[in-house]
Amino acid sequence: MGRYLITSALPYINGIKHLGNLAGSMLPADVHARFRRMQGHEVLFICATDEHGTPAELGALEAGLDVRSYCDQQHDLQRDVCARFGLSFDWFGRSSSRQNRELTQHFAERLEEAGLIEERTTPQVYSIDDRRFLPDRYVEGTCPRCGYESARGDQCDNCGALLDPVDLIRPRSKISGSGRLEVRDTTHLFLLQDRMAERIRAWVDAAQEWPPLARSIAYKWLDEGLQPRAITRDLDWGVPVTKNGRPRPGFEDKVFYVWFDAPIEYIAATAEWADATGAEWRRWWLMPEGGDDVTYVQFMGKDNVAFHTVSFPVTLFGSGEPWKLVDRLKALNWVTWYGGKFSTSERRGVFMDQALDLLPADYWRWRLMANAPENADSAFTWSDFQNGVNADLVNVLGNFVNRVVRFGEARFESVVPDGGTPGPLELSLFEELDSHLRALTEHHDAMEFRRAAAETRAIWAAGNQYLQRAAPWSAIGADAPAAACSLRTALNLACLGARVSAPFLPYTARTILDAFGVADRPLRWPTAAAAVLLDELPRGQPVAPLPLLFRRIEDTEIADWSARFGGEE
Ligand code: B3M
Ligand code: ZN
Repeated sequence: MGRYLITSALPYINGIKHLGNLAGSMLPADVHARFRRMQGHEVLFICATDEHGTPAELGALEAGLDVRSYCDQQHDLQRDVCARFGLSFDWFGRSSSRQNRELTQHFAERLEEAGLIEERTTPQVYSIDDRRFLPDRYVEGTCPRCGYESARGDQCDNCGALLDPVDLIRPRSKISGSGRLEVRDTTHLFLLQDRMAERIRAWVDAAQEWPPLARSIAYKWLDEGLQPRAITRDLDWGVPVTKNGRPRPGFEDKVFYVWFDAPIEYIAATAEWADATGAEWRRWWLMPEGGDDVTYVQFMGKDNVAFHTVSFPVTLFGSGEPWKLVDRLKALNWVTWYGGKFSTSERRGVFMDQALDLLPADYWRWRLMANAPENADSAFTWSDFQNGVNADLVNVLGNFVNRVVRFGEARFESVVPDGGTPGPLELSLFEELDSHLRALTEHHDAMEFRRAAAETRAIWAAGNQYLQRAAPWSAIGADAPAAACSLRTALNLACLGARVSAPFLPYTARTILDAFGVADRPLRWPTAAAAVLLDELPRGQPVAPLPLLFRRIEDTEIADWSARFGGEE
């Protein structure tokens, strides 16, 4: 068995995330982690809140809290709602942790020793009324290209133009709204990425396991040419800038740029996990020569790929230490809300806590993965959600398990019946299932979530089809052993259906397996032939009564939810 290190892009600290953030990294990462655990691999699944930079400072300002208190509050909220969504992180850390501070400062020192850091003075927007420099995203104004009045200092959200704060018309501070801005010189640490360009390109060239989207974005940045990049900011919330373990002269009022320290939090969160559990963390991140036995899989949205395939590897390679780099990188497009952006302020879209107030996690997990934005953005719509839940979960999986358990209650005292032997119908079912299980395992292995969901559904549908053909309720009169064999096969198939659904539907799988009395063992991914799998339940094993697994979503609910969260207008 292997060792899998799995990380999801870190959600920003400012507020509970929407379904798009969930589907764009944390949820597919969880599905994959569950699959690898079921295969018996040693898995370490890491995530954390990304607590520095604009989102933290502006979020705290809006909440009327100091940043540390704001981050404490928001981290707990995010950690709890992720747990309620079944996101099975081994650790959900914090980029404001001591471990991340120490590691970030360590990397900066190593990069400087390697001649990859230099101090440079550049012009920066200074706000007289806020008495501070304003990083690009803290400056707002009118876009010179399209006239959009809330363009940010680094990019116009309306026309996408990449901007510099000095380009904005009537620029103003995002903190105070003041227009009393001026340009002053400020000194920052620059990471000389250009010096690592060849090293990075050779690494990307050799990265065979990346899906096309990740590779194309990495090459786009490499082909544009890597530039030296400022890795410090004139902010006071973040990782302090040190030199030889002491505050760096001239940088007492500066911190490291959020995107310099955030990826380092993947490592630091592992150290946080180790400090909390007594585990050893270096065996996951520092690879002795020739001793790399870890497969590192990263999940993220497409807008994060460049940071993960260029800047973070520059930091790791540049340190000169044998840090583990990503082996497989799953970049996803975006889930949109009816083709547009989710927005708290404009009440557009459903956020994770709100989703769980409407329906249990598995409903959302299933539809978000069955429609995963793998090859293009995918728009969430209420009608698609309703149709998908009612068709897949209610009419196929729920209906199949319910019919089998109910028939067992009515005619076989709710135990797995003995008697009868598999006939042509069962043999063709075995053949069909062997093919589905092979395909499903391949899709999960390849992190093709839409295909894996379709194959999972096909297994549920095979169950319904088998029941229709075997019709034990009719056979029982004339041929009780045949009816017993059909029901036993169907009960085993319900159990197998639960196991293969577990990466997507952990709660539903648990409910079914509990009823079948097989939940106590570690959940194992099925590898045996269907003929074996469909006769695993001990004859005579009791099957507990099962509640309805899923309920239909009614049109009236869709109307209500559209009114509350936007949508079918
Ligand atoms: N916090 C998420 C985003 O860009 C960002 C990911 C960091 S992963 C190190 O929305
Ligand atoms: Zn614009």
